[in-house]
Parts: sequence; structure tokens; C-alpha cells
Amino acid sequence: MTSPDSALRAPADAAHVLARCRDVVRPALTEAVGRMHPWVGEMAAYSFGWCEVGGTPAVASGGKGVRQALAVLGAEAAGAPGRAGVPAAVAVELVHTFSLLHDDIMDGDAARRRRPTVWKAYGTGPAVLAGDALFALAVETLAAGPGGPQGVRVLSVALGDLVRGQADDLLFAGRPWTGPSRVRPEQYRTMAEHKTGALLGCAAALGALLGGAAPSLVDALDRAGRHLGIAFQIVDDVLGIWGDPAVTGKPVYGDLRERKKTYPVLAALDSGGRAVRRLATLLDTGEDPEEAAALIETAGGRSAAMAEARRHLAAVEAALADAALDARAVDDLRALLEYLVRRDV
Ligand code: GRG
Repeated sequence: MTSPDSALRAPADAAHVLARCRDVVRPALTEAVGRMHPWVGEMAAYSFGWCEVGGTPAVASGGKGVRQALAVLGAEAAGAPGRAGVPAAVAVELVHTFSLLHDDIMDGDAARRRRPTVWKAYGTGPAVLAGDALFALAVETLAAGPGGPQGVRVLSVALGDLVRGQADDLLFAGRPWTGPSRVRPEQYRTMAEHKTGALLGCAAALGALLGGAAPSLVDALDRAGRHLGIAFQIVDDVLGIWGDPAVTGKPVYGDLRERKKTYPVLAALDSGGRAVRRLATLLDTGEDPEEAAALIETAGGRSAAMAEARRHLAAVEAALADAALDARAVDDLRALLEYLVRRDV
């Protein structure tokens, strides 16, 4: 899939930005995880991709580290050194890991990042406990840092939104495809802002806060991250239907087979076109996902999704343009934007 905005910077730059920020954060993250109960700490280290079950060094790699990078870049955007954002980076990375861990339990997912999920590898009870411990460590890290109570307040807003987004996402699964109770595209947007955007925005905002930024700059970065989260989630949905499985690591038409309420599907169903009834039948039964994908495209679901992603990327740009940010940090933020909406490369 091509980028919604080809004017953005090349993805190779993003890899460099992510690696640079990871290097800044890693000592503090390792130190924080090292303070955990050893058994719980092993599960945390397994989640980060640092070790295998039993604590042997990992063969796998971890996540992209987008949130920790946003926190470091948030501090830099405020004119401070990236290291000023480290407590924020550690906190958001711990929260992200915790939320994935619990999400995998709720969804019953057996694999993440191409290996068994924590609950599969260690059992559900231990995995719940590891998630709880990561959550507690995140709050402790932030409270002990220079952001103090204000930092914890910013994080709390994001945590509340994460719960809201997850609740809506879980409830969406039980809603019909058509009729007055169907999920509307705007309801999806709210869900995505909460579930994905809130923590991205919080990461950049907290980094800026620790970097000494004015409230208007902190707010601008939070807004940018929230719009980025919506765009990121919608692009993820498009890749989930039309992406190359060899590149995305997702099974072909996996989201359609799992009957997920993704943006292209909801936009197609909302179009009121002639294909809607047939599409709803196919989605209900999970049959012939290839025909379903073609109907979604014909009904305009794919183009509506990309247009929506573009709209939110423009809103990210507007939020960044509104704030007086360090130019080099903005360049790096742009590289990350490009990376997040072009994950086929
Ligand atoms: C905050 C109290 C509290 C509870 C959390 C479980 C839950 C409630 C929320 C789930 C949130 C969730 C799983 C959001 C998905 C966000 C998302 C887009 C994840 C994938 O992000 P990437 O691509 O992942 O950055 P990597 O693997 O690179 O780290």
C-alpha cells in the first residue's frame, strides 16, 4: 500500500530515530524491570522481547518502541535534551506492554510479535499479575520523576481513555452489521482515539512536560498523538484486508474471517449502497472473504478509510504547525508518522 502522504520523509529515517530513542531509554527501562519480583520481571522481559521462557537470552525482537520514542521526541520538541523525557518514555512503554498483555488475554490471542503471548507461555493468572505489575511500575516511575503529580494526572487521563476504547472495542463485536444499532464510522473514530491515540498523545505530551514545555505545547502534542492514533489504526485496518501477509505478518483476510468491525467495513456498510445486504451476509458467515473484500472496495470502504487516515494526518500536521516546536524534533516526529502509516516497508 502506498503512503497517504508521499511528501513525508523516507522510512529509513524512522528506523534511525527509533533506534536512537531506544538507546536513550533502555538503561532506565532495564533498571525499572530489574526492580520487579524476579518471576514477574521475567514475564515482563519476555514481553519486551529481551528473553525467552526461563530467562535465556531472546532470539526474538520486541516491539517498535514508538511510544518511548514519542516521549523522547516530546522532550526534544520542547527544546530539552531527549534524556529529560526518559521517565515518561519508561512509563508509557510499561503501560503499552501491560495493555498488550491484558488485551491478548481478553481476545484469547495466542501469538504476538511472532511468538506465544505471555498468557500462552506462562498461564493466564501469572500473565494478569505481570500486567498489573507493569502498570504499577509505570505509575511509580512517573510519580518518582520530575513530572510528579502533574505527570501522573496526564497519564491517568490516557489510562481512562484506554479503558474506554477497549470497552467500546469489546462491545462492538456484539453489535449487528446493519440497522440502527450498527457501529458508525464516527463511533469507530472515538474508539480508536481512546484505544490507540490516547497513549501516543500522552507519550509525546508527557515528554514535553518533563522537558519544561508550556501547557499549549503539551496540549498540541497530545492532540497530534491522538489524531496519529486514529490514522495508525485505520491504516492497520486497511493492511488487515489488503496488505501483503508476507510483510504485515497477518493472515490473508484475517480481519474479515474474524469478523472485525474495522473502518473500511464500517464505511462500506454506512454507504447505503446496493452491495450492503450481500456484504452483511458474507461478514456474518465469515464466508468468501475475497468477495467481501471486493464488495467493500466497490462500496467505497477502502477509499473512505484512506481519506479518513489522510484527514487525521493533516490534523497531526496542523497540531505540530500550531506549536512552537524544535525543528529537528519535528523532522524526527514526521519520520515516525511516515513509518506508522507505511508499515508495509
Ligand atoms: C489502562 C487500566 C488500563 C487498562 C487497559 C487492555 C486495555 C485496557 C486496553 C487495550 C489497548 C490496546 C491493546 C490498544 C492497541 C494499541 C495498538 C495499536 C497496539 C499496537 O501498537 P504497536 O504497533 O505495537 O506500536 P508494537 O508491537 O510495535 O509495540
